[in-house]
Amino acid sequence: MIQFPENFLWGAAASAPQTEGHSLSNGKSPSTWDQWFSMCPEKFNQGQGPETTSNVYEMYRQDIERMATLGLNSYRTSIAWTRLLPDGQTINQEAVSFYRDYFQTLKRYGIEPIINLFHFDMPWWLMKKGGWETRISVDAFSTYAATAFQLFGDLVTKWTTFNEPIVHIESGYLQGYHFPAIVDMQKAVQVGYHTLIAHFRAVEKFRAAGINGEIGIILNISPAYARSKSPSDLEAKKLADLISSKSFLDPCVLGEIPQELKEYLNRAGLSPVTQKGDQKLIRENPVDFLGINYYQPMRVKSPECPNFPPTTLSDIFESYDWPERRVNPYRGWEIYPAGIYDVAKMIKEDYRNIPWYIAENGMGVADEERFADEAGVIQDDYRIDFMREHLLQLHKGISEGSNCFGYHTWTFVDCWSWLNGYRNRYGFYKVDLMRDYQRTIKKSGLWFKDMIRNRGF
Ligand code: BGP
Repeated sequence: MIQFPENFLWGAAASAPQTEGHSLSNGKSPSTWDQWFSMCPEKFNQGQGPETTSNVYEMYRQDIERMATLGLNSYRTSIAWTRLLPDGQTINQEAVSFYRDYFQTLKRYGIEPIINLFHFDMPWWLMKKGGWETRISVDAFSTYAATAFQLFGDLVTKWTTFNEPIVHIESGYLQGYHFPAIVDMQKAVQVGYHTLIAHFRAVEKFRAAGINGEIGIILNISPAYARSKSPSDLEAKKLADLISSKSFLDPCVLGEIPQELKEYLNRAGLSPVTQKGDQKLIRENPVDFLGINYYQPMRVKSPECPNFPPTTLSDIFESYDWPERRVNPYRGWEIYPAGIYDVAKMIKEDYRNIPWYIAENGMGVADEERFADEAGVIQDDYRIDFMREHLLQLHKGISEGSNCFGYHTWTFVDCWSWLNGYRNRYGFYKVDLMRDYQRTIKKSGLWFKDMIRNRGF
């Protein structure tokens, strides 16, 4: 039997755009996702867009009761910027009532809300002005953050600024999965820099507002493992870690953008435009805690055709198939539980053992109805095995002193997954899109309930 500490946070994570629905009503303005879907619905799995998702806007109270039944003591979701401030300035009072009741209901059931501000959902009005490419976005985000702190600071004591900031940078400006779906290294770097500064400005606002609580950031950390010990593979690993992990980890926790990253960008002629005062801002506003999303490692090798200055990521490092890998075939992601232990060790050794928690971990599977028993309960033993294996490794990291305070799965009820629509399901509850979003517990939900009660397994 392994046991986790008392007061450990057990919960699940989600985001506003993937769960709420009502994405173009109730005073909300479109995000890039709403707009992109109206422009190119064919890009989305089975034409499933973000307009209804899992209808949490109407069903949050019942969902919270379900969370309480499973024994969750914490839950992370986000505020939709476009719902709270549809034009970036004017407060939507209906959104205020919605979020206040959402957060109050969580608290009433003993579930701590962890509230994130940005989960890939750039407002369309701001995107039209250039989104994160322009410095305007930094001011706009800090106005939004300050408004959220002021409106909900009495209810929320754990805040995060961004979920996986590296994803909207890479997916939007290098890989084509998020709007504007272009490949432009220079813009990607600038978008990354503005996102980073926007994070710091929000932290600064938080401190200035004197809110009773803590603020952090949620980063997806996929540790890089090199194909071989050859200098070129090791160099590829170093660059992969620098770009994908350290670019945010170092400034957010240690107060400095890695010198090696700055030098690399400088040599490549890709340094971002900065402003006076940025360095001080970065140095003086470390986060209180980290959320780490861990799904998979990166397996990297040196590029077949290295190119400098790089124009795409594969000019810098390439992925390769580790011969011993196990893969989740639905998502194509490697399953490597030991990676979570390596992350725990890294936070302890390289990031001053800052308090952190697993903010997302989970397994997306398609066509899960195949696994339903006569009562309609999906027998998702694969998901239970996945969690068990990852929790074992996390437990090992904690026993060796890593300061981890919780474990959240992705996700509570099945939700909408960007271009993948509802293809891969992750939830403890199945959502039936044909029957008014009816929720049905899966076997993994029952397993998680037992696990929470015993603080382990
Ligand atoms: C994380 C995101 C989530 C969620 C999850 C599962 O990267 O923070 O928003 O979507 O991954 O990934 P996907 O939905 O692409 O299968």
